[in-house]
Amino acid sequence: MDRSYRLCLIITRSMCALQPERTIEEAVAGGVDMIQVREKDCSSAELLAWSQKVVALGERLQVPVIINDSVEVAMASQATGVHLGQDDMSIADARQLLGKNKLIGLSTHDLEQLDDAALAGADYVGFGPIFPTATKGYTQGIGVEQLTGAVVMSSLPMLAIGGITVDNAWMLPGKAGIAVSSAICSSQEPGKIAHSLCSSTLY
Ligand code: TZP
Ligand code: MG
Repeated sequence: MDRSYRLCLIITRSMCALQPERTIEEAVAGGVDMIQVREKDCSSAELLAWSQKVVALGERLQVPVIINDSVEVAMASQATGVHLGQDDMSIADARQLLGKNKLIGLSTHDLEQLDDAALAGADYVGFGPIFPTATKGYTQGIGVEQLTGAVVMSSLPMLAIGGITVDNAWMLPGKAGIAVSSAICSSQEPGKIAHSLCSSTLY
């Protein structure tokens, strides 16, 4: 990845207060500079159809679109890349399929996984959950101190994730970007929330 991203919107349609496309448009106008499509409860055909729509919207708005979990759907939708979890396909296998020009992100939860991500050739990492979050059922976060250690230790572009809101984003170290789902998806004013999150961390 030749640049770092500041604010990634993880879009899940069922969480959106507004029409999902409108949430994306307003969030990008407010400062979101990466979209991740995350749908846990739909068929691969439906995921592909939705991803193709978001990729087209991303092209129009000039923001990269990443697909959560599915390398296959990332390829078929011509997305910018894929975001993988620790239990998904390995980075090496995903790289083999996607080639060097696609972005591959990896979720990491501690410093050891962060080291492994760099060795495996991830383009960026998610690091968290920083705070508790109902979105993924985490009742505890790993905290801002861990994140601060992670940004000092790792040279990979990093997105802090998990329970981040306009009320707590100020605590995050500015070197990390932010990835949010509920804070923006559930808002009637996604642009305002995105703008506020972007202005929260210093960099
Ligand atoms: N991975 C770690 S926490 C999380 C994911 C996908 C959920 C992020 O959603 P929210 O609503 O911003 O806490
Ligand atoms: Mg996953």
